[in-house]
Amino acid sequence: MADTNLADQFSAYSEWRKSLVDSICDYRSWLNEQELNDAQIDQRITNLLERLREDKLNVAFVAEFSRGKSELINAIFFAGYGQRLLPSSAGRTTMCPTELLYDPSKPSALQLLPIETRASDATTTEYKRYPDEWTVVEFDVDSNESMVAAFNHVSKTKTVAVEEAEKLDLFDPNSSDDELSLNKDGTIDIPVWRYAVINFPHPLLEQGLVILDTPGLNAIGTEPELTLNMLPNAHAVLFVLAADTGVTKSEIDVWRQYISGTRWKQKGRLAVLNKIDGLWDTLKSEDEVEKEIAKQVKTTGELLDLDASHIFPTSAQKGLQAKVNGEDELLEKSRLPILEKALSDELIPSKKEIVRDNTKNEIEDLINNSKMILDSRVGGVTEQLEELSGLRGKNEDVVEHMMNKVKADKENFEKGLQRFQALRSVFSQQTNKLFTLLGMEALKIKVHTTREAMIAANFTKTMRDAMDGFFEELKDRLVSSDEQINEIKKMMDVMYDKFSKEHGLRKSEPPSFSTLRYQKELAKLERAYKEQFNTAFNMLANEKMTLTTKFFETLASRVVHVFEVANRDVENWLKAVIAPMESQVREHQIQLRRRLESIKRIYKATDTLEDRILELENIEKGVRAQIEDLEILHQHMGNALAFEGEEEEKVA
Ligand SMILES: Nc1nc2c(ncn2[C@@H]2O[C@H](COP(=O)(O)OP(=O)(O)OP(=O)(O)O)[C@@H](O)[C@H]2O)c(=O)[nH]1
Ligand SMILES: [Mg+2]
Repeated sequence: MADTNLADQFSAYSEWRKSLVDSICDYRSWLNEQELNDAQIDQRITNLLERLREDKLNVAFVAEFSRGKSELINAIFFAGYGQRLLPSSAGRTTMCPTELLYDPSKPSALQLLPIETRASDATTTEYKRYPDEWTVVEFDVDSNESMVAAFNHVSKTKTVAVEEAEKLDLFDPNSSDDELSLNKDGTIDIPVWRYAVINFPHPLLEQGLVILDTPGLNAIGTEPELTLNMLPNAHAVLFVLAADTGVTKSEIDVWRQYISGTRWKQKGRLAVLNKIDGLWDTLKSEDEVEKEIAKQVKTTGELLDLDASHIFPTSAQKGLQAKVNGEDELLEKSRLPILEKALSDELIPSKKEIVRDNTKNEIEDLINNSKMILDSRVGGVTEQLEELSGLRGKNEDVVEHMMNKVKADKENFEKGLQRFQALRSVFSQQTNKLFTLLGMEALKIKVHTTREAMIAANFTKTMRDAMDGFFEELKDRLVSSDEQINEIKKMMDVMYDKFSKEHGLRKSEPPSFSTLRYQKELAKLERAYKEQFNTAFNMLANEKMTLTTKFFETLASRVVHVFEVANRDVENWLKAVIAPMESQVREHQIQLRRRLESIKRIYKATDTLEDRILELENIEKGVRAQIEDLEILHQHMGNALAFEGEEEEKVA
């Protein structure tokens, strides 16, 4: 398969993730062997592993039609097949957004969503939940012909009456551009499919890469899903321009509105100046050609307000040809390798950083929890040992006295336990209060009422008010959630303090949590909505009501997603707050029972003191060995996390 820099970096990244997964699995098996695992810890490990395994990297290609997006995808990712995999030809070729990915649980096939689904308000993401709405075309991954034939479906069109196209929002009688696309007999050609997902086991896709190929620019405006969801969330967007056409006005508009966006989205946004082979000219010196390219890069940079270092002159066609035929000189001349390097540099290190940070925190937390249990076990055993050693040579009275003391400790602790139960119930009341603010139920109701208001609205102002109110309320909910979260944290701080003073439990500081991240996400969506609402409103003037509802559905589904993530994170946080106390309390209880048990046995002379001391010493050795094991496992995980980071530093 293509041995590109991107492929190498990507495999290194996947290897890194895999070694992390392995080290976490080792930790889990050890917990099981040592009987230190419980359902809650196991669930947390499962979530962590799932997140690592499912981790995806999204790369999107956007351009006016015929700039060479599909050719570029073929050249960067699929040259190893020795031919063009995605259809690429003059004129409009890719007719629907096409996602390339690998999901091993599904057969290698092309899934196609019929264009008629545009008549409903449901977004393509929602349709993904209903496989029977999609047409499936299977193919044989070992046969290039079979794959190429299947992939050709993405360029299928059909001829329909104008009314039909209007119904699907694909034709606007007031647009002169649309007027031009009519056939002589008044019919119009429209795409057969609304969306395509190609599932096949290409090595990079297997490792979690997801490639999005899009049709020419006008499709971008008609699927809000693309502008509100897929493009803002892509880890990299390649905006493809062609050296022979220069930058057009509509390209500048799309770049500004959907891709470069505001400053917060500049990362991973690259422009490609494709088809530089058109500038190669045997009558000009290499120097002259070079100057011509540099000039084009400069103008492009000025027009897009983008630094020249983010603009990549390339020839996708020659790059593909060079890779297929093994022509190294031509490959270099195509400058494709430079683009690939930039893509992987933009993509992988920042992605890795995020994954590393998230994983690191979770691992530290789990390890700390295990460590705390083991430490308190050692503490308990040492205490018992001291107690029993103190009994050497003492008479029955002293033993009895000691037994009474332990009994009193136990009773005292049981009172503490009652307090803990009371705390649990306050904790769950507080939690319920938090979820009435943050929970999905409340959100769904708000989405519903806003939707109704949008549908009933006759004026843009009413619509705008409904939308503003929507964001306003959700913001308030997040802010109030923070107050609730602080309450919970304060209460737990006090409890940890009390338990450590009164029962010698280890004082652990509950982690902090804030909804700021989700507030920021929400603000981003609100910004995107404000930036795009005007465009939607122009359509509305043309009675393109359906587009506005589609727009709202897409926005709402993004907001729902933000809240889903917030809910998941808050649930994890709540567990992290209460879990250490729960396991310590449980552990403490067991130890008190054991202490009492062993003194009782000595008192009744069923055990000799020395036997019991020996036994405890062995237990202590065992627990200390466990602590050492844990240290080693911790180190392994730390190494797995740091491995690539160290390499990066070397390169830098
Ligand atoms: N000379 C030259 N032609 C290219 C290059 N890249 C692509 N082409 C040609 O440009 C035409 C359009 O390429 P596509 O890959 O279909 O372009 P696209 O951006 O995917 O277009 P749509 O799918 O219609 O949106 C094809 O005939 C390609 O062979 C290049 O680097 N140099
Ligand atoms: Mg294409």
